[in-house]
Amino acid sequence: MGGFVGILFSLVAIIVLLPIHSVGGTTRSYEFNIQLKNVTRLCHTKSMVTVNGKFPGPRIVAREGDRLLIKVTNHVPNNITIHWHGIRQLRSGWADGPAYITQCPIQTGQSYVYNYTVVGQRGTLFWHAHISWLRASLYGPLIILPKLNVPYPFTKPYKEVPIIFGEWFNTNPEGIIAQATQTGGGPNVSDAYTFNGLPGPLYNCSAEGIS
Ligand SMILES: *[C@@H]1O[C@H](CO)[C@@H](O)[C@H](O)[C@H]1NC(C)=O
Ligand SMILES: *[C@@H]1O[C@H](CO)[C@@H](O)[C@H](O)[C@H]1NC(C)=O
Ligand SMILES: *[C@@H]1O[C@H](CO)[C@@H](O)[C@H](O)[C@H]1NC(C)=O
Ligand SMILES: *[C@@H]1O[C@H](CO)[C@@H](O)[C@H](O)[C@H]1NC(C)=O
Ligand SMILES: *[C@@H]1O[C@H](CO)[C@@H](O)[C@H](O)[C@H]1NC(C)=O
Ligand SMILES: [Cu+2]
Repeated sequence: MGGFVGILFSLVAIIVLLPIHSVGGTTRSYEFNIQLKNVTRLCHTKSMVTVNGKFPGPRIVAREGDRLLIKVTNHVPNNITIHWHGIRQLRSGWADGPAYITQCPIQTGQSYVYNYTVVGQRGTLFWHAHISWLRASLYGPLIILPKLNVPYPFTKPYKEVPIIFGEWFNTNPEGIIAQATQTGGGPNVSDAYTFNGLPGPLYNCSAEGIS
């Protein structure tokens, strides 16, 4: 095939292929302000390290192929890092989050922008603190939807509700750290298991925090 027809075919090919290559995802920006918040569960109120005063923390929603820019600003005395649990960091290892492994912690009054693209992954993951035992209270869902117009590989659900399992400790983070240090292992047994930060009805004061 030569001459004009060849050029025409090339142009058609370019026009057809262009969108495939240029459809990068969109960029989604989030602001995570690490701040203290008094939270009550199981009849105990304690000051907790939170993101934007929420427990569990805010929901991150992205589509496969999107870039996430999450600006984390630390307003608490603790050093902080955030790990995007299960996200494959491809050429963005410095956005992974483990303190002293891929980054120095974000110190009080400082900010850090986590910048990464979600590639080849779909589903519900979660993010959490990755320094000391702050992950006990500093966590939230990270939802990756399929690309636009790409269906789920199963029947579309009637309703979608992310559920994050967690644990509640009546003690503060320092108490959790002390327990872990004392045993040389993980933290001591928690006081309740939680769904989205709430203990079930078998615990006393379980209705607290429902609003
Ligand atoms: C938490 O409660 C204590 C005691 O009432 C109070 O001094 C403190 O300012 C509160 N902290 C926040 C972040 O609201
Ligand atoms: C916070 O991180 C800095 C830098 O790694 C370190 O020098 C400092 O001791 C840490 N502070 C606390 C309270 O862990
Ligand atoms: C995020 O990373 C990409 C790829 O390295 C870079 O082009 C972009 O400038 C970064 N954005 C910010 C806000 O850091
Ligand atoms: C850890 O839990 C056990 C069992 O409830 C208890 O006996 C022990 O005193 C706890 N340790 C700390 C440091 O709280
Ligand atoms: C609830 O409170 C009652 C009365 O204080 C106590 O006997 C019981 O053990 C508590 N239950 C739980 C699950 O903490
Ligand atoms: Cu993790």
